[in-house]
Amino acid sequence: MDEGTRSNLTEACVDAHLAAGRADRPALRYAGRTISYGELADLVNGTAGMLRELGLAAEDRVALVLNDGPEFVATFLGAVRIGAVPVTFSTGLMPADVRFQLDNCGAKAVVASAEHRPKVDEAVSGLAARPRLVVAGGASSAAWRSYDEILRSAERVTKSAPTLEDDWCFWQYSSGTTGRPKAVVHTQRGAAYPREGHGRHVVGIGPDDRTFSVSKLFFSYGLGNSLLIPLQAGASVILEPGRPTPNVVFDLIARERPTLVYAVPTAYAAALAYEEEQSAADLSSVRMCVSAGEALPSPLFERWRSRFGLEILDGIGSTEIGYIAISNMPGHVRAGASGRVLPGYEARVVDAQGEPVAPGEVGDLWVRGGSTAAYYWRDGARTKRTFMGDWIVTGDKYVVDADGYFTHAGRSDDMLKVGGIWVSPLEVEACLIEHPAVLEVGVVGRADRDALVKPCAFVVLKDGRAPSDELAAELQTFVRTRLAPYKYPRWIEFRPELPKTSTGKIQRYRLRAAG
Ligand code: 3UK
Repeated sequence: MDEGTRSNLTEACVDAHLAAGRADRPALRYAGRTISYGELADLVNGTAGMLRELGLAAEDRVALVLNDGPEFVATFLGAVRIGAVPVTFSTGLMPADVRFQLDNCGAKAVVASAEHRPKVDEAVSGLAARPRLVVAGGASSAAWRSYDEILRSAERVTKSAPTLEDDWCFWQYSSGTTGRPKAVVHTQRGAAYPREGHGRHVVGIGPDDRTFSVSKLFFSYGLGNSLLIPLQAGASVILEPGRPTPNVVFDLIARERPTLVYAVPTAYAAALAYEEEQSAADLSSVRMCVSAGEALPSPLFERWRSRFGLEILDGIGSTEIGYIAISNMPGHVRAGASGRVLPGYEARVVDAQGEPVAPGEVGDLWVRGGSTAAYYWRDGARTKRTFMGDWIVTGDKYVVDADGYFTHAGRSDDMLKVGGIWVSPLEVEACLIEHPAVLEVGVVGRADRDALVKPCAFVVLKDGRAPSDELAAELQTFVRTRLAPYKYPRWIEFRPELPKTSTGKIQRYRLRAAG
């Protein structure tokens, strides 16, 4: 029986470069240090040995609750080396969300940065099956073993597990309007593809490139930017573990001199706002800037180009697509549009029956191509709604023009992209309704001064409670301390009542119009 073609991402990211005599080339830049491809191979192989020692075998899941750094890359590729499956967790999750995801993916081990240890402790306390715990950059304790300690004596696994193209490579969580996040299952075949698609055709990446992504490795965008694409290309990757505030980003760019910069629109806007006061930025090393995660408003594109002489190449991707499938190309940017379909992908804009709409008409965007995921783990119902044969139903409304340029026209659900990260308005509403002063609430997206969407809450107070700036601030703090902070409403609008349908449902489109 033909079982399929062998494929293992770790071979493409590490072994191929050693075989080509590039062991001394830089792979990672971190905290002022260079880690060569040869050193990365040792780190990956040792981490593979560590995971084996902890009892992991092929198809077992290991959760990564890690900041950007060598341990993230090594744990990811070390797991893939032995055929185990890295599952990336957002470092901004609350303990209850960490618990849900650990339970849902059945993680046998967790590798966490020291900073995230308390959150993981709280998360695992409620779990029936306790995963093995490893702390990166911290000391051993009763529950935790130190990554550095195990690594020192761990076996070096130099031979990859015999994984096939259709085997699991990695999983990532994606959230929706309602219901729990679902694990998006990526195969070895799909994981290899972003380097061929965007890597080759948009940025033309090569071994002399140095990438820096403001978006972190745990996002599917960041994973492509800082791992899948540059390491397969033999380029080097600049990693920053901390919060990427504009001063950190500009310092890092001036010092580390990346050639390719990746960020979300909100980060470009924050950088411009900061730079207007500082004006000392040195972007002379950068040959291209890439944007994804949410639409890049054309004024932002223009301001960036006039300030730095660089085009920002906007492109749309998703966790399910596996990376960017539609993108602007250097020298052919249409500001305000997501660009054209990349080689290796197909896209169509369809009506409710799945039939293509005419150019210029709004429809639902479907995408297929080399990097798409296989399905949602243990979620047949949502898999069937999103994976239509080999097409992905993105949930986005799009218009395509006669030249093949795609322009974003909103979502078909109520989900918001805030700084490139999903926010469910229902989750923010469910949080605010818990506040003793709140009778009713509706949350919608509203454009800020950079035309980027942020949550706005319309609130009806209970009898006896009066609107005030203090109460608005209290409601914002209420959300910030209960949900991941980026979800808090940037505006609170008090109203005597909310617009409703005859059946009593809040009419969000009217709130959006009021916003
Ligand atoms: C929205 C965009 C307009 C769109 C992602 C690049 O964002 C990524 O993945 P997610 O799963 O979200 C996917 C959704 O985000 N979106 C993304 N990019 C754009 N909307 N213009 C854009 N340029 O709603 C999409 O369905 O978090 C981005 C690479 C890999 C990714 N996973």
